[in-house]
Amino acid sequence: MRITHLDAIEVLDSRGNPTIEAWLRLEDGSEGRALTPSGASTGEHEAAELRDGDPSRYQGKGVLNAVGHIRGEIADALIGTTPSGQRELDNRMRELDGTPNKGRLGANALLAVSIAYARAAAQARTLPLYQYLGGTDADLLPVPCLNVINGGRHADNTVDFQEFKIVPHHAPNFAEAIRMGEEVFHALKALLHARGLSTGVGDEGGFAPNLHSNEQAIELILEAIAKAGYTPGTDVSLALDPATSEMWHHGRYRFFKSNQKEVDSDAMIALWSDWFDRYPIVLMEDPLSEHDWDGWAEITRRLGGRVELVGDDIFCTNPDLLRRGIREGVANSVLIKPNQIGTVTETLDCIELAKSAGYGCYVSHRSGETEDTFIADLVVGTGCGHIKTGSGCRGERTAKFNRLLRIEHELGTRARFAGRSAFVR
Ligand code: 2PG
Ligand code: MG
Repeated sequence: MRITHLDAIEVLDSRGNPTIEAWLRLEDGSEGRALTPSGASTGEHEAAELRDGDPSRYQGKGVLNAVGHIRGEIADALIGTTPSGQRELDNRMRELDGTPNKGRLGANALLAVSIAYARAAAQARTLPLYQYLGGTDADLLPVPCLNVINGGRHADNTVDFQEFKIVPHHAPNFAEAIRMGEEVFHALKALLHARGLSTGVGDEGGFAPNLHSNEQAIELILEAIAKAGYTPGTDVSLALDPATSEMWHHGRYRFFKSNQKEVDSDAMIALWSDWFDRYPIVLMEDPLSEHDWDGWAEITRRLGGRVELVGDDIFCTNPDLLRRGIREGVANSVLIKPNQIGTVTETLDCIELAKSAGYGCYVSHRSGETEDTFIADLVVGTGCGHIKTGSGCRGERTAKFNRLLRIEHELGTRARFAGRSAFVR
């Protein structure tokens, strides 16, 4: 199908920063739109997000240059052509960019076009997006992991670790899992309020109170799970993303908010081992820094049989980095964030590589999000079985839950819910 139209504008993300919306049309009139998200605690090897750097607009964060690349070079290269499919389209854009990290045209520009094309191509084939991405057998709904307490770089509070998540895995279907998650979220709000703690929310919609320790966040969540009528560990478990690359300081880990003393890699592993003994944690993302490959291999050897250990910053959804991880026994799962790599095709390649090595794939939003729901279709299409897309509130987060509720409804009796077995050990 020939591409007849491609356009883009500068729009806003959930933090009020500029981002890109691209719009693409095919010769039969099929259309797709897409918006790109943006991270705060980014991995060093992520594909490059192009920002204008012009201090007179949006504190340098404008994306007019990237938008200009879509309207100019990319449109010139694509309009009038007939790509054989997603891979050919994405390869053409990569070649046009010509850099290893997509820094010339911008990964934010490439991803917006890549997803817009996926939507248009799905429409042209009268397929829902998740089936275009994963085939007509795609039927697995993910366990939603709700980030109910925010800390680290995502909140202005005293909590060092970035994400404390609830995992409502003991549910018959996705809709019931969301109900359980929301009930715990609201129970937690009441609990915080009763203790005189702040119920204001951070970037991903989780609460961001000042607490006297990182462990207090866990204790509060366990209490909220019980208060909502569920049993921790049986009905609802825990997942964490301490985002420890942000703590890395000259080869050690610095508790930059609570000001406890710095520790080395071994002490971090001992801390996590102790937490795994005491709390019902099923998944831990970035337990160690992206610079600590040896520590990562060690924690995987020692604790990988107990908990899903997900590499975010260390892999950056990059098949080459993941290949190194598989070789060196690092992690047993990979975080999947399309904008870390910059095209739909490479995102799918990373998932396929992970699956072929027996690694889990945990699909993820960014802390700066939009109303775009691509990752909801991606997680169903690829059957990855679990997703993190924020807490129980904020429209850009619930938009993904709502898309998943619609997909589950559409699949009807064909829909399956991933449940506890989605978590790798
Ligand atoms: C993470 C993410 C998303 P950011 O660290 O996993 O939750 O944060 O988008 O800021 O990188
Ligand atoms: Mg992370």
